[in-house]
Amino acid sequence: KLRVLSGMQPSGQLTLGNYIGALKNYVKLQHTHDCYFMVVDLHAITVPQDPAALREQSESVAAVYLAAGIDPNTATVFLQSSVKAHAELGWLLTTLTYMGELERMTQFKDKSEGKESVGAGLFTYPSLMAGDILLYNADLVPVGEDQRQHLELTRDLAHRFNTRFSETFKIPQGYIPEVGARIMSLDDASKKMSKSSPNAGSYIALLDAPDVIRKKISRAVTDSGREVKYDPQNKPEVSNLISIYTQCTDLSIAEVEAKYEGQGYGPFKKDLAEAVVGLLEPIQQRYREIRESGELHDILRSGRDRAEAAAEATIREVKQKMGFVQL
Ligand code: AQP
Repeated sequence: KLRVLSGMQPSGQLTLGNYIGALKNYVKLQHTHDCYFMVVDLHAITVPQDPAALREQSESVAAVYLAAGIDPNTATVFLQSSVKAHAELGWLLTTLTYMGELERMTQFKDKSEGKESVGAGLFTYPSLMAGDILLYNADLVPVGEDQRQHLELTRDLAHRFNTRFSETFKIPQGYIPEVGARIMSLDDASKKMSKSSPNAGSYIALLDAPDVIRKKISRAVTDSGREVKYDPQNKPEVSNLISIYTQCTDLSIAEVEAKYEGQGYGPFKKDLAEAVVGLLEPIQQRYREIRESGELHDILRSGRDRAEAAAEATIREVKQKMGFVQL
């Protein structure tokens, strides 16, 4: 079986963008692949996090994974910080990464823009991410479009290590959806939907109550026209809503356009809200059951043990090849 690895940051509540861009594919891939899904808490602290909030969000992200349909007996679900080898390999790969490579990363540019003090961890984030993936010798990495550049660096670092120290790492491939790989903000279609946005109206959280979802969609920015037409260039807001619609139902873009021809945005937005609520309500129900069951820590402990076992051989081989004394 090919191996899959991916993760999400507990830097806020998971959004519909995270679901459509990545989580939906996690659920799909677990049936055919050897899957490792982490909560990347070490990545989340590259921007300041309140400790109590970090703890709560980390458990929440893990519970959302399960609620969305990841079976912890099939896939390995764990917290990144619980497997020490992530920090270790992250450091080793940081030493192989060039400053110029990190300076080119658009996520770093976006997240550091206008900030007075920027943590060094935000800069070296991509090296840690490379470590996450290479530690498990993953074949496939399901992510949204925004992670493409980081994945490319991971491939370069794997190749660099192999060239310098002999063949060790597999070169991983991205698994990026054709539609929905970049869901945009509801208030500004030039920015991607992000869970850490200070404006809660810009995203739909997977755990938003149905009425909150309805309100957010009714307030979503559109244009002054009235045609429900997929045209990302000229109608980016409406096109984004159509993408979300197709990802929450079985309808194609053409079917959505035909359904609302001549009707304006009102009925379209109303049905879209119901489609999103319909998708999320069962996930929210399972989420509550999982949180109440008290089983989460046991699941994460067992995930940690499996992940540690898989990571152990890699870290030993890497350290031996780099010249560390083996005791
Ligand atoms: N808007 C999006 N559309 C599609 N996919 C998306 N992803 C993120 N935003 C969108 C994908 O979700 C996964 C988890 O992302 P992450 O937690 O590693 O961090 P991120 O990519 O930086 O996502 P956010 O939501 O914007 O988080 P913050 O606000 O903390 O930075 C990834 O596979 C990502 O591609």
